[in-house]
Amino acid sequence: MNKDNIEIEKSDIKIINTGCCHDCGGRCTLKAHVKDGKIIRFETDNGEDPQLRACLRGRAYRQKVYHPDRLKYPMRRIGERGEGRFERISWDEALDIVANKMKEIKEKYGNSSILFVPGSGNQGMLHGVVPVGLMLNQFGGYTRMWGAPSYEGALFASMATYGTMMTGNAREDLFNSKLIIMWGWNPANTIWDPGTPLMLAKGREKGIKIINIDPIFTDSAAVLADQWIPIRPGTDTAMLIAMAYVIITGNLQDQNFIDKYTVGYDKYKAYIMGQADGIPKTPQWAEEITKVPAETIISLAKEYALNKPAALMAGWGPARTALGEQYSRAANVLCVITGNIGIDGGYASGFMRAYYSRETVSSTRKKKTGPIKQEEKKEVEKKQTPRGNPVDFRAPPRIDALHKLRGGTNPASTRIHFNEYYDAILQGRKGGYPADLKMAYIAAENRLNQYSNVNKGVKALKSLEFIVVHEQFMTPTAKFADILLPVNTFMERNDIAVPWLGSPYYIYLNKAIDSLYESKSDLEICKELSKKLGIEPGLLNLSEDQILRIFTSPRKDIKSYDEMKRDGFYKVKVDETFVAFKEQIADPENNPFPTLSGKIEIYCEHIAELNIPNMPPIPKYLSHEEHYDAPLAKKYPLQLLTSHNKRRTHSSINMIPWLEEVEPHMVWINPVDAELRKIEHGDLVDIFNDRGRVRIPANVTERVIPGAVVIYQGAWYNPNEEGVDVGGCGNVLTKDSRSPGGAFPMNSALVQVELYSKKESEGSS
Ligand SMILES: Nc1nc2c(c(=O)[nH]1)N[C@H]1C(S)=C(S)[C@@H](COP(=O)(O)OP(=O)(O)OC[C@H]3O[C@@H](n4cnc5c(=O)[nH]c(N)nc54)[C@H](O)[C@@H]3O)O[C@H]1N2
Ligand SMILES: Nc1nc2c(c(=O)[nH]1)N[C@H]1C(S)=C(S)[C@@H](COP(=O)(O)OP(=O)(O)OC[C@H]3O[C@@H](n4cnc5c(=O)[nH]c(N)nc54)[C@H](O)[C@@H]3O)O[C@H]1N2
Ligand code: SF4
Ligand SMILES: [Mo]
Repeated sequence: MNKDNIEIEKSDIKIINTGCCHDCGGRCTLKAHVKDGKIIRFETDNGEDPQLRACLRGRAYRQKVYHPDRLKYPMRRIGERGEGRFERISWDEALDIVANKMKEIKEKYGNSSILFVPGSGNQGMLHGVVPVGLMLNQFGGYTRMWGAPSYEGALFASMATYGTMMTGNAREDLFNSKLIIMWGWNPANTIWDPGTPLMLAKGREKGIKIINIDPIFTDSAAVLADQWIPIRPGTDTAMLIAMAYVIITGNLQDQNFIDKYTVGYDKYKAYIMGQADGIPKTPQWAEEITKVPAETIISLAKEYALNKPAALMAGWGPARTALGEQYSRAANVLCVITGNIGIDGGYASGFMRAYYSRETVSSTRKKKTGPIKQEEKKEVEKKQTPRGNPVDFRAPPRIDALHKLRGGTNPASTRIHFNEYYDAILQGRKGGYPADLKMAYIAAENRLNQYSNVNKGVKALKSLEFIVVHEQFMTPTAKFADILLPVNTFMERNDIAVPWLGSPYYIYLNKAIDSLYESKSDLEICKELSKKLGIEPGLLNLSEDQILRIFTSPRKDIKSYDEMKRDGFYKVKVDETFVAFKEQIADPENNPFPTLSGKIEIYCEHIAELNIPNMPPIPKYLSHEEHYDAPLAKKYPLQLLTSHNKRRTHSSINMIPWLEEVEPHMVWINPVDAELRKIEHGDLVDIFNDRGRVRIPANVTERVIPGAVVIYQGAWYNPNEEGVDVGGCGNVLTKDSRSPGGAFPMNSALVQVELYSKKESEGSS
């Protein structure tokens, strides 16, 4: 090709500043190179630090946009639910069916029979679940979920200890730490705001020591850490408590801090010393439980206490367990007794977000301190009108909602926990649930795949009268729809993404190409459906630009909407590095903590009042039904982890061939466990328990500790005729329950593994 041709070719290409807004810990820039209405490549932020640089998943997104399996037109189910047989119908017909069915169900059973199942597929302000929620509110409301699978355990612990979710320091503050402990935290893969992995790498180059604690030798352990401490899954609370033992018995605690800012230290100390149960929580005690040598526990405890300021980054993976909030509480308390709160380079652990200023999260700014008076209680309950869902309106709070009065999320008693809704569908009011559910409105969510106990989910979804799904692909969930509506992608509409953890920037996703096939945005669908439902479309009637301007207008940190739209991003200038609780520490008289006592609660009176089993007012190490030492472990001796990996964002991009190459889907198993079962690398194996059976190849690797196996979350459930999932969805095996504090037990399932067939026999028989 000669030079002139290249010039001509270049001038044919339009570069659109847009972005990726997956629910993956990032929100990043993409520059789409568009030729003849088609995206031919992506570039990303190559500018100054901090870059908003897209990762492998975002840069492979083109293979999702142009994937041959994209849903192309509206469809009506003609086979059994789950079978995947559909016929093409027109938009008009599809929306007529949905509208008529919704009206009929509302008339017959009332709005609470409509379950809205919102998912994380799109993280923009405008599309995905947002218009569906607005539409359903106008329609008279719906039954809503509570509980975030991401962090419910950590959130509970944060509210119990500090009375707020706003516990994180700005990411840059990590440079002020002497020691960073990445506890069950793998930002090399999970990102936690785009700059984080690079920042950790640079911090280490500067001499900051980084220690990682995880049953898996993750990419973060490999590339960001100086030391990896493998631990038995679900036992972290014991290790944290034993570290507190070392610190307290060695008189290394920050007693001034404890005396001035906390309540309940003595009760925690009594537990640690074994005053009531006769068991001092020594490193030797913890070694038995955690498999971490006592010596390692002692030296880590001393290192943490003596190298102030130190940042204990307690990730959400270990909190996604059967009693997850105990781990998060124990981590918080360790930060507290060493006085690592409210100081540069410290970290409160807590909710683990990385705010850059108090103003960034308005809902967590509310300060309420001191004992709550009866009138105040009533006042708060009256105000509970969460975003205008009439079914929630003025419903009394859930009785177990610790944070119901203090700015936390999900308080209404009309709500059903996300991981309990199969039971709720199957049992309804008779089973003690707040509603008899008849229809599900599912948007941006691969529900069946992403929540526990898929086989029960199949039964539950089959029992509903009507299911409508907005999707881009024929996911395992979409196969259960009665009406399936094709949705466009990030590239086919305008939207704005707010960073996942509150870092100082915004992404403007400019539309790069027209919607492919007959797909529409969720906004367009809801606008048209509103008309057929005979409801006032309100905001939905406005243009994308008009709505985005309305949504961003309260955000005073966006100085220029137009600049943001032009560039595809907006980096906010920040003068000061935000450190959570700085005011509370500097001037406690005028800035009490937003807890009942006004202090940090090592002992939480509010929890004591609730008096719920397995929810002690101080953090405690407790066993449970699917723990390594439970009777069930005799039958199912391996602990299953279902962590987040680099090739996927949940189940959203499971179909991208480039990413499949990055990490083929296999169950990770240690050579010790593999050998016992005569399993070699690449053999096809069954992973099973009483809830189901999964069949995928084995990755025999020392990167996971003996006794644990890993099926990374997000692979698509694909049952064969015998009901064995050959797609490899970990949730076939996880339990559909929750901890008392709301944590999801996705890393607390006991399983067995057995050889199904040798690798060599593949294709030869
Ligand atoms: N690539 C990618 N990134 C993502 C996502 C994604 O799907 N893909 N999802 C995003 C979302 S929505 C979320 S909520 C976050 C989730 O972020 P995290 O919850 O932090 O991610 P996980 O990988 O589940 O868990 C982190 C680490 O905890 C470890 N772990 C699990 N159980 C235990 C335990 O008992 N003890 C210890 N010490 N460690 C344990 C896991 O092995 C893993 O390495 O990630 C976000 N980032
Ligand atoms: N075992 C196990 N399970 C887990 C986890 C775990 O660690 N272990 N992690 C949990 C966590 S933290 C989370 S956040 C959840 C996430 O679970 P989900 O919220 O269900 O996320 P995805 O699986 O990515 O499904 C999103 C779907 O939305 C579709 N989609 C994308 N964009 C749009 C759009 O604009 N509109 C519409 N209508 N659809 C769109 C995608 O194609 C995809 O099918 O998974 C949870 N599940
Ligand atoms: S997948 Fe996440 S980290 Fe990767 S480019 Fe997209 S938003 Fe950024
Ligand atoms: Mo999540």
